Amino acid sequence: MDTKVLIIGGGPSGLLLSLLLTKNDIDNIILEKNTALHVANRIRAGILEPGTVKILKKAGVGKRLCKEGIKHNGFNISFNNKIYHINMKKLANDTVTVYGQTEVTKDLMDKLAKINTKIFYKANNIKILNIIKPKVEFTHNSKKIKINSQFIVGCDGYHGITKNFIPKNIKKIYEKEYSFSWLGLLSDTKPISPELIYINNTNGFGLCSMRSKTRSRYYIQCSNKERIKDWSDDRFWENLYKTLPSDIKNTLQTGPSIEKSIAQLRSYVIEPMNYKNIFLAGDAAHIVPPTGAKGLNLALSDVNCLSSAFKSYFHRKSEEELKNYSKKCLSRVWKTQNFSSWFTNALHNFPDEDNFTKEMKKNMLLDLIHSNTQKFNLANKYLGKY
Ligand code: RFL
Ligand code: PHB
Repeated sequence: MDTKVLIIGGGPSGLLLSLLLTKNDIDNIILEKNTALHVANRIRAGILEPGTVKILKKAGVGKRLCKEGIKHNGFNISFNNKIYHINMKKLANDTVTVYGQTEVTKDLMDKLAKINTKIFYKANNIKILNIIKPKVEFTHNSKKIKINSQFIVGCDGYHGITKNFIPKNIKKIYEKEYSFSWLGLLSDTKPISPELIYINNTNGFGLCSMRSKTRSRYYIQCSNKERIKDWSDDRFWENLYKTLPSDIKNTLQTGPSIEKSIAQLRSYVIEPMNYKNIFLAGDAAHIVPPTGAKGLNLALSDVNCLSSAFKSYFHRKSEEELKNYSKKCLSRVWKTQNFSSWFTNALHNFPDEDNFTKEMKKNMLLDLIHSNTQKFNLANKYLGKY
């Protein structure tokens, strides 16, 4: 089998890349190790930057997003038991959109199915046999299949294999693991607030988010040792209740969970994001802690950039954009790492944090709330405008 671009990983990055390439008549194949159902139902991101909405609309998957996505003019930060509003619309004249990653994934899958793109689900034991003249071998339905391509793109997330084929002496890895995780719960209950609330209080971090006017997504900070089996719904709601500011805690609507999961927080960057004919995009190349909702947005920004580079390579024989891909993306990646890490540090309680640091953080947040310049900067960063 031959193709121009072989994509490893069929999450949002791989799916969008396949769609953008196909729209530009660039032949491609996706290899995904899981089933379509598994990929589509993974509960993850919920907030799309305006730039991401634009990319999805341009790709032809904006119809349901525009109809069902909920535009938010702002978000709230709560600390010291008080709630403060950041009005992005007023400060930076733009909005974010609440639309789950599950919905983005389903829209992309539906579109790709309509235009008959090639996706192998349950592709096992993927091996890259050659990176100069790309050749990949994998097992599908107990059969060994080989594919020759001009390029390989790793869209296979943090646990993917593509990045392992960039030689050790070429790649540089920057990584930091946080000493806490997020425990998330999804439920068909009315969200406690019309816009998100990022909370810091003595119990640690909490986040009140949503997927619709009747479906809530909540997170609380927990230790890295916690196991999901030890968290009954009641235990989750009790702990969330303790984290909420007093003014609103009694309006919390609880109910049975649809999903519960624990995510370890980490920051990660691999440089460069390409080597020879291998390219990396999305979580395969970088992870940000979820505070600030940047991971999916960053992933789709990489893909937008890479698809444009392939377009100029295949249609205009220009290598320029492909050569600049890594440098261009990494500039946005590091700006986003900076923001996500700052927001994470400001809102979480670190296990061994002394009271001096706690007081410094509180005062830093107070300064922010009382400074229009700082709020303007925060609004722009949350919108993905650096
Ligand atoms: P994914 O989604 O991890 O997809 C990678 C795909 O590759 C497949 N794969 C392989 N396939 C073949 N062979 C192999 N050897 C393979 N190894 C892996 C996997 O099965 C999978 O299908 O990466 P992608 O596409 O780059 O997308 C990235 C996003 O999923 C991620 O950045 C976001 O979910 C991060 N994130 C958020 N991002 C936002 O922009 N806004 C948010 O509000 C937001 N909230 C979140 C989040 C991530 C979270 N977790 C779980 C860490 C909230 C949470 C709790
Ligand atoms: C979510 O709704 O899952 C979500 C929202 C905002 C974040 C992270 C996750 O910063």
